[in-house]
Parts: sequence; C-alpha cells; structure tokens
Amino acid sequence: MIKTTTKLFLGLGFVLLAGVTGAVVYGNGLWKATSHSTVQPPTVVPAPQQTALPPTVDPAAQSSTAFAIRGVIEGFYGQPWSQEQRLDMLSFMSEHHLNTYVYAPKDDPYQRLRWGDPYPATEASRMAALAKRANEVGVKFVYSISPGLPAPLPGQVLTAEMERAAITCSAPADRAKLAAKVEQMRGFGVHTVLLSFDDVQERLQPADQEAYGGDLARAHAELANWLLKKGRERDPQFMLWFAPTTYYGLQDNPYWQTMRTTLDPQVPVIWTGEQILSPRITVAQADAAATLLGRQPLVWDNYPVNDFTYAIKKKPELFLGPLEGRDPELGTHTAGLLSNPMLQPEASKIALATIGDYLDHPNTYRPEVAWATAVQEVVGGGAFEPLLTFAKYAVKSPVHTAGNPDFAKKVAAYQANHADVAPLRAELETLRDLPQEVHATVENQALLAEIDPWLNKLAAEGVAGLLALDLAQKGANDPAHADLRRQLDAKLRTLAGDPTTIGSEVYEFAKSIEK
Ligand code: LTM
Repeated sequence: MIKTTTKLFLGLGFVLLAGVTGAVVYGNGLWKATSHSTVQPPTVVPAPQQTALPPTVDPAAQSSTAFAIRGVIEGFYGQPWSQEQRLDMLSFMSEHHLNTYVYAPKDDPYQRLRWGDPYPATEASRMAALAKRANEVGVKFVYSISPGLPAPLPGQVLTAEMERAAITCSAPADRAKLAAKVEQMRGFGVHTVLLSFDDVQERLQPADQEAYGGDLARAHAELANWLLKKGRERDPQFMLWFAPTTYYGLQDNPYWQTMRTTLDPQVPVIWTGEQILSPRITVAQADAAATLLGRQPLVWDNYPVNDFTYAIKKKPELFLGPLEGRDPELGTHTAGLLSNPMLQPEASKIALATIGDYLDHPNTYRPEVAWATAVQEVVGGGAFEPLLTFAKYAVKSPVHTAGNPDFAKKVAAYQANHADVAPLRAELETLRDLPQEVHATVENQALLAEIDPWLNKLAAEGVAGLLALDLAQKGANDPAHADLRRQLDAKLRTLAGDPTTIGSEVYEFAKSIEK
C-alpha cells in the first residue's frame, strides 16, 4: 500500500519529518513531498540500454562491482569553491578512484541565473583551466547548466529580471543561447553537459504553456532531446545528462511518466534516492527508480553536503563521517554515483576519500577502515588521533543519525555510578585541549582554517561539561556551588547563542546536570 501525502511548498525554509521512516527531507523550491510505506514500481517501460563511459582508470584493477561513474558534483548552495580549491580537488579525486567532476555550483550566476550569457574572458579562462586539469588527471569534466526559474531560498526575492531570464523551452532564441553555451564549453574541451532543472519552479513561461499544453516534463524532455541532437551535430562525443524537477522518491508521478516515455534513453537521469538526503540507498530502491525513470538512475548523493545546515537550519554543521548505508551491489543497478560535498573542500575530503573507496570496490568497503585512512591522509602528516577524536563528534548526519558512541558510553557509565567519573572527565579534558592538540598535529593549514569554528565550539562544550561535573560533585551547601552554577549557566548560554553546531551530546550532558 502506498500512503501518499502530497504537499506543495514554496521556498527552501522547509523541513519535513517524514513519518515512520524518521527521514528528514529538505526541500528546495517548489516541490512535492511524498512519504511511502512501501515501494510499488509501475509495470511499464523496459529499462533502456545504458551508455557506458570510457573508464579513466585501468578496468583490470577495478572490482567488477565498481560504479561506472564515480564522481563529485559541486552542486551545493552557498559560496562556490575557489579555482585553487577545485584544481586541488581534481588531483585528489584522481588519486581516490573518482573519475567524474560535475561543475554545478548553484551560486555561479553563469551556471544558473545568467545561464544564457557566455562566460566572460576571465571566468572563461578559469573554466578552460579546470577542464584542462581534469583531462590531465583523468577526470571527466561535466558542466551543468540550470536555465529554469529558480525556486527562491528563504529570504530571497525573485526579481522580474530573474523571471525574464528563465528559459522559454520552445523559444528558438533561448535554444540558441543554450546551444551557444554548450559550444563555449566544447571550446574548453568539455563534451558532457548536465541540463539541470532541479530546484526550479514548476511553472512554464507563457509561450511554453501554450507550446506544451502546460506540461512541464514535456517542455523539459523535448528541450533535452533537442539539445542532445544539436550537440551531437557539432560534436560526435557530446553527451547529455539530465537533472529532473522531480528528483527523489519512489512514487510514480506524471513528470516521470513523461520522462520515461519522451526523454531520449541515452540521457542519464539524476535521482537522489528515496529522499533528498537519503539515509539509505538500496538495490531495491534503485531498481524501482530505474523502472520509474525508464533507465538506471544516476545517483546524486547528498552526502556530505551541508548547505542546508546554513540555509535552512541556520546552524552550520560539518559532516566528517564515512559514507554509510549504500548497498554494495548498487554499482550495477545505477548509472553511477555523484557525491555532493560540503562548502568546505578540505573537510569534505574525509568523506570523499571513503566514497572513492566505496565506489571503486563496494563489496569490500569497510566504512570504519576507510575513515581512519582518510583522516590520516587529510591531516597531511603528524599524528591523526586528535583529528579523529574531533571527527567522531561530527558524524551525526543524514546518513548516520547517532552521535559519538564512545562519549555516550562514558556518560552512561557515569550516570549508572557517579564514582565512575574518571573516563568521562578525561574525555572532557581532551575536548577542552583539542584545539591545541589538533593545531600541533594537523599540517593541512587549509583544513585547520575550515574547521576552527567547530573545533573551538567543541572545546567550549568540553569546558561546560567539566564545569557540570564539578557542580555535580559539590553538595548544594558547598560554598563553591553557587559560583559553579553561575559559571555553567553563563557557559551554556554562550554555547546556545553560537549557531556553529557540533557535539550536541556534550552540550546536552552539561545541560542535564545544570537542571
Ligand atoms: O539535490 C539536488 C538535486 N538539488 C539540491 C542541491 O543543490 C542541494 O545541495 C541539496 C542539499 O541541500 N538539496 C537539493 O535539493
């Protein structure tokens, strides 16, 4: 039985707690949120043939279950990565079995709001340099273009100019602009383009209303088919990928019905899993999505992306845990997997290194082992244990819903027997001293600059935890009791006022003693 709640929400400021699954769904823009109790794939449309990408690493060295497309999609909202960060990331990717980089920053105006304008000289030479580096290191460079009318972020106002700039899919002039942008990319050596209609408004320009009878999916699919044909005329290597407006879930819908019957079967289609931020992605889900989309899905995996912790939660978090919850056989049931990273490229490398391992040899992937290796590598020399201690407080995420189990055990032992306080105190002292320890051991300065706010927040929580323990060990009549309570209250107030979020279990422990 499928239980369906369909709601329309305008704006990004939205979090849906999806019933029994406990999954958190973040919606950007105008979108449909659906909760499912079971998966019922429709009985239509055979899966079309997949177009295999040329491998960029020696296939003999790969496991037979490796994903064909193993990538990173810079597809988040917020400050895009810099040129230097991207160049460095391309090298990192090629060392970590990651063979595809998709350029899709939501906040590059030429990628989205000003999609119709070619890159001016400076930006064009940067783009050319990126494509060149990608080619040199054996990474396929894919360019995303998002010509739809953006769904506004909270607080963002859509201007008349934005409305005008949005594509009219049937208009020859707009099609020419799209083809010209593809041509500009070809000039940089880019042969694959992702036509992105994620997070756009589900309404067509007036001329398209008429041309497509108000059918959004038809407008998108016919534009994509046209672009594929046009691109191929000019470039035999040209490939088109497609990010649909409905890009998650397992509920059949009119948009996907049109996609699977109308969109050229050679075009891989993006899907983020059962949710936008999917805790699990299974073979059964991928197979159901393949039936619904008319082709194996190209997974856009929203891990370790953290843009929504800024834009929606307004409490920035880092996600430093390994990839988890993806079936080992997924590589042969999908067209590939692209990981959407965090705003912080260095910190993202921890999860990305584990994702590279998973995508290359999913059958033997062990998250904990891959994680320790990744942390060790990203430190850049020196001891890695302090950074690992820090990372353990930043594992709670859409793919891993528990906090640090070691800390939980120490708290439980203390709560069961207050004499068993030493391990908890030692851990809190470690947290208090962690900024110095991490700075003394981590050689990767860029990483330190990225993580410092969270490092300092965690240390402050450690101090609060120590104050809480001191308070708990003083009787109410002790002269120091009142002063300790004042200090703890003040510390907790400061912590609560700082939106930087990490190690909330430490804060919760201190708060529980304060009460
Ligand atoms: O996931 C997709 C296809 N689109 C957007 C991403 O750009 C964004 O980074 C993630 C996470 O907030 N959510 C989306 O819906």
